[in-house]
Amino acid sequence: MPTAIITGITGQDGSYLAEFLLAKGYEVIGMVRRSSTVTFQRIKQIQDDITIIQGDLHDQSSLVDVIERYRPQEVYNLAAQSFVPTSWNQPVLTGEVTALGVTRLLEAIRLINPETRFYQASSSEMFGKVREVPQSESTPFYPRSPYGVAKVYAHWITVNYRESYDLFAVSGLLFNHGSPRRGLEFVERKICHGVARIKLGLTDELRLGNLDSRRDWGFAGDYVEAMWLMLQRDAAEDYVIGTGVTHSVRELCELAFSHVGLDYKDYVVQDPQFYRPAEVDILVADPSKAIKDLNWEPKIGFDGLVQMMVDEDLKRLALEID
Ligand code: NDP
Ligand code: GDR
Repeated sequence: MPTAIITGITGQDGSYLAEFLLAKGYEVIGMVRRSSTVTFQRIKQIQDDITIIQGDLHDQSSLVDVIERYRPQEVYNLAAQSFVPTSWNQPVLTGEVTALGVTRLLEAIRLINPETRFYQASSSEMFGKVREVPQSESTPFYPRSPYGVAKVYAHWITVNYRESYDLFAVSGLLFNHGSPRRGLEFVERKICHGVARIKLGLTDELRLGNLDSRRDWGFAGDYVEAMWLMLQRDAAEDYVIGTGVTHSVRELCELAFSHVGLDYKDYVVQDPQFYRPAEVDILVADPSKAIKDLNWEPKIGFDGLVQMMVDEDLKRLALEID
């Protein structure tokens, strides 16, 4: 039975990846940081099937301990300060966790168990002010936030450890992906959750920022399969993962509201507090390398994702107010 360690297992992607690996017969070890409150909502359904161990990307010795104790075949580094606006408020913390945390983990692997295969959760935010459309593995980076800058560092340190030490270390350049488990602060969940609250009469407005930015949104459950496929290859290479289709935040609003028979113009209020100091205007993936090498394709598109998220939030909220 292969062993995999997932950092960030309590996050959206960590929970889907853990379920995916369990179904493949892996022993799954989830590294979680200490908190005074329990953060296991997304993994409560599999808690008896996985092992939870404490560790923090800030703390080198905790990472050494995790690798030493389990000597995993695969490590998936999903942990990060992942919310872009927070990266302007907490740029140093974002750099410590999202950038330097990766070096700490790679060092632990290099020193203790260099046979371990390593996946780094890189991001389309690295393309930022895009140099070409669509974005592929060879598109130059131009990050627009401290988060994006930290992810560029994390990407290059992963490539560098592969080239310097011959580690099997890969970087997955994933475009936006949501799900009913997405954090409430990210725009697609904020909109779908807001639509459900409005439909149920719990509120009568939804405050958003820039409605014109465009993203390539997919379903998280599809994307964790791509992470695993990257680690099953003979050679370590980096891959862009996305749907190849882009939509504006406004289009997302139109679709989510119309799914429950409402018009977004009656409810959405633009609020300057949600605008960013520097924006990423358009992202759209060219996933052709992944389609060819990994035989990977997204199963759920934009419409299916948005409808699923609205329906799940309606169901959940209806139960809560019942
Ligand atoms: P989430 O924000 O849902 O999850 C982040 C995880 O990181 C949580 O488990 C969190 O733990 C953990 N974490 C944060 N800080 C630390 C730390 N110092 N030490 C250990 N763990 C920590 O992110 P997603 O699941 O959406 O994303 C997973 C990864 O993929 C992230 O690296 C993100 O930047 C990247 N990514 C995400 C994309 C997306 O669209 N979802 C697209 C491209 C990249 P806790 O529960 O305690 O907060
Ligand atoms: P992003 O996702 O920054 O792309 O990072 P987010 O959902 O936060 O923003 C997407 C776009 O929507 C616009 N927007 C708003 N965003 C938020 N959060 N809240 C609002 O009210 C709002 N109104 C408009 C933003 O300006 C932006 O243009 C996500 C994260 O998951 C990262 O960790 C990941 O690396 C990238 O996706 C790929």
